[in-house]
Amino acid sequence: MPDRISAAPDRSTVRLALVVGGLVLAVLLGFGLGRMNAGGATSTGGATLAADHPHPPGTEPHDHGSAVGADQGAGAEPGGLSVSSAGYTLAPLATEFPVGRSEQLRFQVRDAQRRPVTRFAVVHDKPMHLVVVRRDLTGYQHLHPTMASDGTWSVPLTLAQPGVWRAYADFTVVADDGGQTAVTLGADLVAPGGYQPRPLPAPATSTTVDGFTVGYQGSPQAGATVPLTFRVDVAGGAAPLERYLGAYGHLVALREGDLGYLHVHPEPELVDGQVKFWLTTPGPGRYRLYLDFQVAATVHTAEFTLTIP
Ligand SMILES: [Cu+2]
Repeated sequence: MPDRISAAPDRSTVRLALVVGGLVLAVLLGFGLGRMNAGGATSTGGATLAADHPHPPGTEPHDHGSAVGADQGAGAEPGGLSVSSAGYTLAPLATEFPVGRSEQLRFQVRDAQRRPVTRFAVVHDKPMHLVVVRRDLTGYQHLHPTMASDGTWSVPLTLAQPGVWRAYADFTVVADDGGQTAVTLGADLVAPGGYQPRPLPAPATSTTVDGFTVGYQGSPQAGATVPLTFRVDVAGGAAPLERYLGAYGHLVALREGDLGYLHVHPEPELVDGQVKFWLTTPGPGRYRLYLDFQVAATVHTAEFTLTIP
């Protein structure tokens, strides 16, 4: 969606705009009525949003975190690179945190008129997904802030090691007309101190975390959307995965270099006991994958480095 451009049009332009606007409104109203008559089911702007881009075979329409308009074509651009996109701005109230101590992270999402946004759609069970990671891609956290009535979100946050950290707010705004806009915005946070960056671990398709062995199959390709299926094993066989955030897993992929936040499309059900996602990578490079999964009411995160040649 292009940003609104302010200009000073002459009267004839304004008159033409009003006529065209009226026609567009009439078409939209007609469409809305037709849909109501045909369907009967309650339909929100989310359905419109989900239908406006193609999905890989076998996936359900859904909302997901990405800059609006970035999902056209296979080589979708990553989100989270900007504090401002699609008319919305991420505004942290403070960005400096003491190392290793829990402090409230507070922020607002503001609209083009700088008003705090207060209407968000619930996507993957939550109205706001907040991912925080240090710039060397360590220390990944996936948090769910709560919103006060004035639109201020807050969540306790501990930055365990010094350095610059990236915070991603992944959300869907509901406009006054019911239209929905999915956006991922990013801002830097800082924990002052001696920063000792860690090198990205070597690429692997299997890892262990908290006693689980997690592996995936799939061949990500630059500019394409491909399936990735994850298998979680514990001593004696497949781990009894539980639903978390409306599915059996939640996957975030970040690009090394600019920390671009990638599209990952989850399948709501297990496929042959495995958790299946559709990953769209914009181009060659190294990426870090973070898979959240839940067993016995506890969420674990498995991490993988992925190289796309
Ligand atoms: Cu989340």
